[in-house]
Amino acid sequence: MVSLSIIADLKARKIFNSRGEETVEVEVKTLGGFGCAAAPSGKSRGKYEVVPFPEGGVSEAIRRIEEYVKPKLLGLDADNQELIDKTLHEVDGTENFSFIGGNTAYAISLAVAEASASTHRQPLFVNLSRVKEAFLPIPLGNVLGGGKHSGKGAPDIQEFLVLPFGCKSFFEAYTANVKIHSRLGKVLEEKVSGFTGGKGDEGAWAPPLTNEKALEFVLRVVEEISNEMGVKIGVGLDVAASSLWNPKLNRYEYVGEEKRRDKGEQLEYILDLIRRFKLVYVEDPFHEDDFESFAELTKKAKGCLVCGDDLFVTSKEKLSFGIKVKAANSLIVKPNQVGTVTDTYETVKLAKNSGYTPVISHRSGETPNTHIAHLAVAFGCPIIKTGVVGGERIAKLNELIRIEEASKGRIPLVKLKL
Ligand code: 2PG
Ligand code: MG
Repeated sequence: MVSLSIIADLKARKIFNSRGEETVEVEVKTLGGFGCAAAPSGKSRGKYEVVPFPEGGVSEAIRRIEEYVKPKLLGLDADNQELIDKTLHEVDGTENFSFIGGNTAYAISLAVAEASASTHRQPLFVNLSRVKEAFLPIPLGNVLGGGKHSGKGAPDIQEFLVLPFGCKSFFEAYTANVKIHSRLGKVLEEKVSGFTGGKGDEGAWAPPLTNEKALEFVLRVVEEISNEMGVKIGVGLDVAASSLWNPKLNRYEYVGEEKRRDKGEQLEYILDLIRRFKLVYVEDPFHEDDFESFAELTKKAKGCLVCGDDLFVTSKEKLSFGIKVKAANSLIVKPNQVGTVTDTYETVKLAKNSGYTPVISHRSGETPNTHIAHLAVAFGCPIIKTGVVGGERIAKLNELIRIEEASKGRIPLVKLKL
């Protein structure tokens, strides 16, 4: 009998992401199902990420899908994700997906995964599940931002994040983030002159503030909402330090604040922020080649998640090296940094086996797709990082609300001790 999960058709089109940039969307039909996925894109991209699109952009990617990828995938079994992803690597033939594009690989890989799930009439997180006991992730919400994601005048640090833990349900945790975002907007409007309610790429407020002032406002609102709701909420940062690093002068340049910090000063600065603002999470506090400073901070910042994003770029090889030198205790998982579902899972598996906390993450340029919500549950990632508001951000979080409801208590919110 012919299997219903055989790939019968594949089609790619050009659509736009949340920043209005072109991206690729792929549809996959099996004999008995259908899947569709579009690629997100980063702005503060790590230099070791796979290449998003070939030269010639999305149009060229679509041409190469038609000419090279489609003939190889038709007739393969969508249930065999590893074979699909291996085939994508073979067709591409490069180390960094520069021939078909990492974003192209992402859209195809996820569309196939969804088509397989649809063939079996199962939700994606069930069909892709790699865990014994599923749980829901805690939402790490971006409430205030600057850096490359915002306009001039906003803080130099890219993201000011909140992490509610000790909540009873995902719904309650997301509610905490929404309340913080909303209260913070009101407080900033009242207290910060020149703030007109502007937001950055991920829906985070982008007020004209220094990093420390921004942290003061966030911490104040977090404490208020934490008391009102009776839940614990921590504050975190994505410093996105590769964006601040000047490799010629070997220093971090905080242009807005007109401050320069060498490697040692940066370490002291971050440690000071962790202590003063009780930070529970710090992402990319150093640039993407400085494993040494990462390790130094991880040793000193007990009780804080030190997370590598540009440092690891979701790569198993990079992570292996990081584990060896004890660079961090957490990593960002962005499937389009490596291109495929299988590559992503391999990295998550290594992270979990090595005691690293995997944080699945959106990109600053997003689509309303909900795939990362499913991957979080399927792969057992205890944290999901997204914006708190905006259609393309709430799509992922509302999907987790639906998964929570449908599970009728069988998929609990993860218990995270910090
Ligand atoms: C990051 C991400 C998402 P980008 O640095 O963590 O917030 O940004 O997608 O621009 O790389
Ligand atoms: Mg980051």
